[in-house]
Amino acid sequence: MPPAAKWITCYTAIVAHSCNFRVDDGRICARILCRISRSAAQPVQKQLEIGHLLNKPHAIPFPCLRGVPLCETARMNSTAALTRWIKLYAQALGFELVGVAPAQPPPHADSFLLWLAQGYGGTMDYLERTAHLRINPAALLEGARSAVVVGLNYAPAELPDTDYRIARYALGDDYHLVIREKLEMLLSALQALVPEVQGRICVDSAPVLERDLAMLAGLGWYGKNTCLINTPRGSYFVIGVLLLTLELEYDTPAQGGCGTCRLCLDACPTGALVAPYQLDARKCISYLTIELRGSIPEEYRAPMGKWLFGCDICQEVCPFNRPRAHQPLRAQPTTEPRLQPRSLPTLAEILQMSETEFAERFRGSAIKRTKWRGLIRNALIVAGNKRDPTLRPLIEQYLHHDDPVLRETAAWALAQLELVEPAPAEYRVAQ
Ligand code: B12
Ligand code: SF4
Ligand code: SF4
Repeated sequence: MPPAAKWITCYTAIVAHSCNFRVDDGRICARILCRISRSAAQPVQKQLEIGHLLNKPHAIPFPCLRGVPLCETARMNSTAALTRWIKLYAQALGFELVGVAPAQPPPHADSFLLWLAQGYGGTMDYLERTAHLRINPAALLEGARSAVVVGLNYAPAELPDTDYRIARYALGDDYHLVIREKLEMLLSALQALVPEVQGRICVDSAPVLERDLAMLAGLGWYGKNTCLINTPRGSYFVIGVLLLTLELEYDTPAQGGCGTCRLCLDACPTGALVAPYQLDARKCISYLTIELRGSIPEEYRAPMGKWLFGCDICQEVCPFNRPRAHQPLRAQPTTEPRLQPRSLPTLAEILQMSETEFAERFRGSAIKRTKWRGLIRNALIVAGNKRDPTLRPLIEQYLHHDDPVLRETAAWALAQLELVEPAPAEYRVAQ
């Protein structure tokens, strides 16, 4: 006797429709009830037989599962069907990259522990505190079997016209929130199909070696700049992980490599890429401007140039981020509405910003991570590097600030205005 089939409901919030899936043992979607509510006022009821679909494999009239060929998945066994369904659903949610890896200790766990032991993590103590979890994803979710790994493109169509630089990933809304929301939708839709499945979403929020899992899931390979590179798309994508207590079909790890190239190592202005695949975060502008709470060591201030928040230099020089006739997807602008660049204040406006204005202006933005104090500290350094005398009064207001870091950085910035040599090259050459 086959097990009794049951009807369950899935709410696919992406397009505000709801569907009922029938799940038999080993097969999904024998028949689908689909309610299409194009507007809340005029819901439309539709009933579709899977047999009808099987006769027309390319006519898939399911706006609620746009692009998910249920007719195809219905023919497969459940592991393959669910894996395919998850991937198509993730793509429908806007993830350009999706792959699945086993939830096993990551292959570079030893390199990670060595990196910590060398002190390369600087003040990021949380990496050390959670190291035992980072090297064992199964410890984050009891019974975890699979890691669904997604990649979201954040490349902007063009860089904002500002007198400072912000890393591309931080130009729009905070990607942590965007990815989390999408993965929550994926998890709840999946739980509607398979109610017993447990999941845990990790977007920096849970300790996971995201790049290692992404590499295993086939999303990309490690570049010498330590970024994960996808050969057709480049490296301008952020990563999210959904751990699941579900056995899925696993992808093969990504293959690729830099060859003899070392452009990123030579371009890094602070020498943070101490060797291929080795980043000393204590020297990295991204760490200095975002993670470090105290004063930025003086030796790194001039090399920071215009970088106010984060740094993209080792990705900008990377040939994999340059579109080619045969690789048109590289650095292609993101289509995610929430990652489109927000309007940004000028450097002078930032230097005049109160803590309250900062909180309002950067609500829902990754820039909030550096906090008001960190952003002002960074802005003082950029102002010093810019050597623009009109900024003098704005710098001077921090000479007597309560915060010793701001006082000290302001004094340094003023000293830069007195320098007789010209400003660094990036302020002289139009970018
Ligand atoms: C801490 C951290 C940082 C630190 C340290 C960066 C670093 N390289 O580790 C700082 C603040 C500097 C930073 C900067 C940036 N970060 Co960050 N960061 C993280 C975080 C939270 C942990 C990374 C980590 O564990 N580092 C520890 C070291 C040891 O790991 P690793 O450098 O990746 O080293 C591995 C490889 O080198 C490899 N390896 C070692 N030896 C060898 C040898 C060979 C031959 C090979 C192939 C590999 C290999 O093994 C190591 C262990 O996994 C992750 C999110 C997460 N939870 O994973 C995001 C993450 C790595 N960051 C990300 C981003 C976008 C950035 C920035 C681009 C932001 C910016 N523009 O300012 C820069 C990039 C700087 C750079 N060149 O890496 C993305 C990367 C996306 C991608 N496509 O790669 C992540 C995954 C966040 C996310 N959710 O998307 N970051
Ligand atoms: S992000 Fe900037 S400072 Fe950090 S390694 Fe890359 S080029 Fe160097
Ligand atoms: S710039 Fe060259 S060496 Fe660096 S990551 Fe890109 S391909 Fe690899």
